Amino acid sequence: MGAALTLIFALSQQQTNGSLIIDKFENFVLSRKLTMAHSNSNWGTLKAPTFPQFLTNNPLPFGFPWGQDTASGTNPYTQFPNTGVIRNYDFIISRRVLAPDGYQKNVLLINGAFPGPQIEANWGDTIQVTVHNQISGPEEGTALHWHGLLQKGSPFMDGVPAVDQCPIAPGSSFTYTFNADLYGTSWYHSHYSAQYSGGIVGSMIIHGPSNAKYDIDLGPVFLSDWFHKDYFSIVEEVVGNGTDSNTRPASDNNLINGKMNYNCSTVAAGDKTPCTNNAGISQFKLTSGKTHRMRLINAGSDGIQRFSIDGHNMTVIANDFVPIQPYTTNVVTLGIGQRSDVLVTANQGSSTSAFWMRSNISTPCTEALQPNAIAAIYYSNADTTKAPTSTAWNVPDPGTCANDALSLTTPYYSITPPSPATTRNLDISFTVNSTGHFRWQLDGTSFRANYNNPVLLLADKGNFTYPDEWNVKNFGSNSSIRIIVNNPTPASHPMHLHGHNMQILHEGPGNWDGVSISNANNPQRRDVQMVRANGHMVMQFNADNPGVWPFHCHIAWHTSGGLYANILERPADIASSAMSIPQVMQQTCTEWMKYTNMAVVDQIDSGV
Ligand SMILES: *[C@@H]1O[C@H](CO)[C@@H](O)[C@H](O)[C@H]1NC(C)=O
Ligand SMILES: *[C@@H]1O[C@H](CO)[C@@H](O)[C@H](O)[C@H]1NC(C)=O
Ligand SMILES: *[C@@H]1O[C@H](CO)[C@@H](O)[C@H](O)[C@H]1NC(C)=O
Ligand SMILES: *[C@@H]1O[C@H](CO)[C@@H](O)[C@H](O)[C@H]1NC(C)=O
Ligand SMILES: *[C@@H]1O[C@H](CO)[C@@H](O)[C@H](O)[C@H]1NC(C)=O
Ligand SMILES: *[C@@H]1O[C@H](CO)[C@@H](O)[C@H](O)[C@H]1NC(C)=O
Ligand SMILES: *[C@@H]1O[C@H](CO)[C@@H](O)[C@H](O)[C@H]1NC(C)=O
Ligand SMILES: [Cu+2]
Repeated sequence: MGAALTLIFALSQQQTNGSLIIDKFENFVLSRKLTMAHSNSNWGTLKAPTFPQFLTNNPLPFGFPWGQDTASGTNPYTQFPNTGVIRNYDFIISRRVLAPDGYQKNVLLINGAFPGPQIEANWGDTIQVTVHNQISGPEEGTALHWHGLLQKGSPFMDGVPAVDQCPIAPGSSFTYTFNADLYGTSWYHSHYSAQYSGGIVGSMIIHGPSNAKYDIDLGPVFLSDWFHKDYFSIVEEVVGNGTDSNTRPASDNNLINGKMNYNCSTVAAGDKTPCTNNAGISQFKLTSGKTHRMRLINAGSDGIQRFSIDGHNMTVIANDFVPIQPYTTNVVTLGIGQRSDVLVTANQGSSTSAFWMRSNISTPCTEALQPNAIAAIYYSNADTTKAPTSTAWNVPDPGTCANDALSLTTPYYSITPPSPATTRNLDISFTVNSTGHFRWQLDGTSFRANYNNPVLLLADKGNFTYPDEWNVKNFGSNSSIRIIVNNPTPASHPMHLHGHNMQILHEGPGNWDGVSISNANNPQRRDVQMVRANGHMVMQFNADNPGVWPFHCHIAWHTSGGLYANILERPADIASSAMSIPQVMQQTCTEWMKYTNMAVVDQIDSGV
């Protein structure tokens, strides 16, 4: 860790995390009255805001807008408030040069910042985001997904190209409008190819009823593995054949809130890319004696993160968008896409104490050249120019590539799963196709999207007959669906379902035995669950949300490789007059068609 322990900050905040003043588009931005009050790029600095940070022109409505609803007494899947408040955001996506860890690279950013602007709302607000695709050199389509939200009644706003919409064409804009229908911590990201690995990520905080007391909300703590190659060349390797193929690319570094140091002497000989040692690490301020909420988000591409804070226990109060019965631990494991909200009390040593925050990529599970991220935590009167000297917890990586035990997690609002109306296996496998390309498969099929034909828009026209490679699983009118995922492969997979919180009935080594269920009366619910290598996961959900819902591995390179299926839920409630899909969705296809008539789209991967 030598280099990492110094507190020299060799690069400016603008060089590592970008700036929200977007020179080229400034007039454009101002003409749209873009308010950047909380979409700062102070990530990882002592100037980072605490939350709530609502825009002054759109304040918190009186009192608790969620009224009498509570975390223990209100079923969030059947009841959510409607505050009538609209939270507006304007996102400009463009290509930039950035050096989050000192190694300079081309990235794709929203409003010039990495991580992107903060979205913040109350439970029951409407979030409206206008996305301007200004990606050039080369141009790319895009589409943004609001991870973990249910999109009940608005499945077309889920932001998956080829499923809900056509990609937003270069030069075009599109406005997403959706409800903040769950509360807690999440993120948004591009769902176009592996584009989010290039930098299009940001966090969402949705305030709601509380299940634990704390004093200060420190907001998001992004944990992300970082690759120095641009995402498109990694995808080329992942889906390549012969000598171009590398199905297990190794990350170069691991970042906390978009920062970490890098040892430039380890850059490959011949690589002339500008690289600066000691770019700078993230710093956090804790108020002595107070309890702080940290919103951990694994926003990376591949790696499982094991998060800890020297000398401190953490109280886990939520996993994904699900408040849980608080429990205490010194390490939290997060697969890609997963979140945990933790409480940390600044009660160790004195008011001048300082400690390391650590997040380690689990190297038995993921290839990582520099797996260990650190950030500095300072109590109220600590000297912020000095590096902490604390010692790490001795918590050896069990190497199971699994989440922390299901038995630790009890949802605060209890739901007992019904006996399922239908059960089916969606098992994971891989194949090498006839041209020598490695492909992941879910239920025997490797997914490939058709950007010009969104499945949901076809379903709305009553068309339920699709090419095999769209991997659509039609569950008809079944009221509840149980899915068994056996994974007889040597890789672990964070499986994500859109439109629902899955009830996680079981996970473990080998195939499911067909009987065992963890916490049968009130199993863990979340929207991403790790399926361990050579293991299984069983999940169930109620079919209360008609739509076409992606169920996929959230490892960017595996999704690109086809580890993806579409779950068609209650088709009769989508077709024709049953669901009214706004004309703007079809408009994305008109614009995409116009664009592709003049440009060739190089879709080398699954497309999502
Ligand atoms: C940086 O990497 C070089 C080459 O591997 C190594 O010799 C050196 O000790 C490293 N420096 C630090 C500070 O870790
Ligand atoms: C952490 O929690 C454990 C178990 O609850 C407890 O024994 C220990 O004293 C706690 N340590 C600190 C530093 O709070
Ligand atoms: C993270 O890595 C450090 C350095 O190798 C180690 O001391 C620490 O125990 C690890 N922590 C976790 C949670 O794995
Ligand atoms: C690699 O794939 C291409 C088509 O994508 C094919 O033309 C070529 O023969 C393949 N090479 C090998 C070594 O399989
Ligand atoms: C094999 O997969 C690659 C990568 O997705 C694809 O480009 C190629 O067309 C596939 N080959 C065949 C024969 O389908
Ligand atoms: C349904 O859509 C698919 C994919 O576009 C198309 O091939 C098929 O012909 C359509 N079926 C009908 C009945 O329109
Ligand atoms: C229930 O789902 C199964 C697939 O698991 C499907 O074959 C069946 O038709 C569905 N039943 C109804 C009533 O839609
Ligand atoms: Cu995977």
